[in-house]
Amino acid sequence: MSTIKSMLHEARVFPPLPEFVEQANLASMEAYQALCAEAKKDYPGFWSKLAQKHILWHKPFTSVLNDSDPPFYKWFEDGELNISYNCLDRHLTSQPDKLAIIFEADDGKVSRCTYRELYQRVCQFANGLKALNIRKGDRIIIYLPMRIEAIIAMQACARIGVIHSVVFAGFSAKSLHERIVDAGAVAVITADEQTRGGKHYPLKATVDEALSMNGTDSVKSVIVYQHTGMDTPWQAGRDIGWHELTQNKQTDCEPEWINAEHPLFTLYTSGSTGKPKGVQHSSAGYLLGVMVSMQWVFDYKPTDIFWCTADVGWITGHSYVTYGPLAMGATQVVFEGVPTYPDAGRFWKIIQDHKVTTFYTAPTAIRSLIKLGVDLPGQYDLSSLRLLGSVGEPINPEAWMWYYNVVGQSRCPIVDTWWQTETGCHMIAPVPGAVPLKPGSCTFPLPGISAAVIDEAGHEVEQGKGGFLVIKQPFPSQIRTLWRDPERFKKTYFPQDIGEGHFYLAGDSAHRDNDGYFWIMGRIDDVLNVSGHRLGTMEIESALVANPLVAEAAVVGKPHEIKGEVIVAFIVLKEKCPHGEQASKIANSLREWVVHEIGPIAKPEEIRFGDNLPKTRSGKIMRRLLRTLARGEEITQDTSTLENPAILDQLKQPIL
Ligand code: 6R9
Repeated sequence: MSTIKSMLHEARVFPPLPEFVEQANLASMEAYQALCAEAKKDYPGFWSKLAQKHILWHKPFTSVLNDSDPPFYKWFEDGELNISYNCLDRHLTSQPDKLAIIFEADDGKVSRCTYRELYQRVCQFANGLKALNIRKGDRIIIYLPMRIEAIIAMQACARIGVIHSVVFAGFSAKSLHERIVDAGAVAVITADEQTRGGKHYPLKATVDEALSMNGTDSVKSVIVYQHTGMDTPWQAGRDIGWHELTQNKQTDCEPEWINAEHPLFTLYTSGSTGKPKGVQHSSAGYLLGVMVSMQWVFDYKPTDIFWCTADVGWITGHSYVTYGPLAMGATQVVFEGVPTYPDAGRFWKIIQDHKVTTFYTAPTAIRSLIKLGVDLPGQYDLSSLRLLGSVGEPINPEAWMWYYNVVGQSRCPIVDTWWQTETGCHMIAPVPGAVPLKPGSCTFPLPGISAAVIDEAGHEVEQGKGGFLVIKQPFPSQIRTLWRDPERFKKTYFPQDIGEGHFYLAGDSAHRDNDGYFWIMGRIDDVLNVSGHRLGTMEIESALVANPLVAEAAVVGKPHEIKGEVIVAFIVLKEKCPHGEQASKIANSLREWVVHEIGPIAKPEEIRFGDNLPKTRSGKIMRRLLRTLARGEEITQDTSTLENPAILDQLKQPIL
């Protein structure tokens, strides 16, 4: 493979500020490097020590890593524990009255739940599941709004050793059906409706539709949380109300002690081709990953008010809403709504009202909030903030600068966290008291994570050159297999033709700069090939977003007889979508802008404008669809996971 070219150079550096360093869990580059060195010297010993320190074991482990059958690695395999015990019971004597959750509903209503109350509600629900004859090893699909009940349902499953599979409540009946069948679920937990941005969406009706399709006989119970109280069709014998299930149930429930390798959950992630992949996680290794990253990356303190805006339908919501913060005993904000309702100040108001200290969100939210009000955060009191985080996509340097200066008031470090559903927790991210930040770089791997950038032969590429991002050694929180599909697991993540099947292949391209910093360049599938130069999407998009007119940008390749591929850029302006002559004028100026910022090789051949870009429901740009549009082909791909299908029509029109 010719390596992937890196063209954009970012020179700004932000060393940790003294006020932050003074209180940080890891407070110097030396402290960070010492941990890395410890992991290098005695890899199993390093993880073993952390697992003993952070996890409460029912039966201690004696084996740390079993790597006798790669890539099916086992961690702490003879240990026994319970994840819900580690998240709830452990706080009952030390801090039962501490707030676990501050819940803000879509309509602004706030409710609060202490660790004792959460424990009792989880136990009651777990007892309810047991009364339905649901047992350890069974699978349950959770299709719920982003409310306390979703966390209770997940924790209750963990308490009795049931494997949960959360399906984001925006997915269609077809997607839900596919996941129910693949999991062989015995029950579905849902609500009558969900409310987001003041609108109501039916959930129970969608479950009914999914269950009316073939192959769903395994489902014996549907548990329905009455959220809005609307009337829903009821199937006697199968459907049961949440209230009915939990009333008169005991508020204690002995946890099921499970093996460290028992699957805690599966979570489906869409592949670019074929059916969704059921990513299967372990119990102990996963928990350890989320706990150490809370400590290292979020610099967790017991006085924090933690807020991760992700829905529990995504891995980010699993790791940094349901499991990480609770295992640490944190107080966290859980928010049901959307950032723009009732207005674009909603996030900033929540931070102000609940005195949030740690705020974790996605670049897509940041970019859209910049578009809706560059100065809006300044109208709120954000002085409680001490740390900001980003996840889901590369954060463009200009969006980073705004987040840093306007939201964080040049006081809060930004942790740009690179990781995946498959890795379970942060992999490459700054340890904020130690590592100087560079806008747009996720900086360095966490201690014990052997990330590298390699070429096809498995050799590390020179600094400055792009290649495949891999993790060379197994780590505790990694994916164990794909549910019922070990062959696909091996082929997708440990392909023989790259590094002889020993490395975990992330599917992203990346490069390291002269200081060793990691820069994610985009998905491997999205790499462009212009006149023999392989270019990542990230840098061209970041150059476009750096233009003062541009709010969002996505670039894709379109076949070209001579150049191989040419670049087509899809642009959302901060002002409204331009037309006619004005559009061509702006398009021309943007093409010249890219030439100036990066060079002629990256100049978009064609530019199209729209009011928005097609995104998945977790906010990632769907370049796959844009590629089809750029080629002028009909869209045949499944668009049910698309947040805003209507905008595809608008983006069909070329300007030049
Ligand atoms: C946690 C999550 C994983 C893919 C990943 C990469 C992209 C996530 C990123 C990032 C650059 C970051 N990604 N975080 N790219 N910088 N900080 O998002 O999991 O939904 O499985 O997506 O998202 O492409 O491979 P998931």
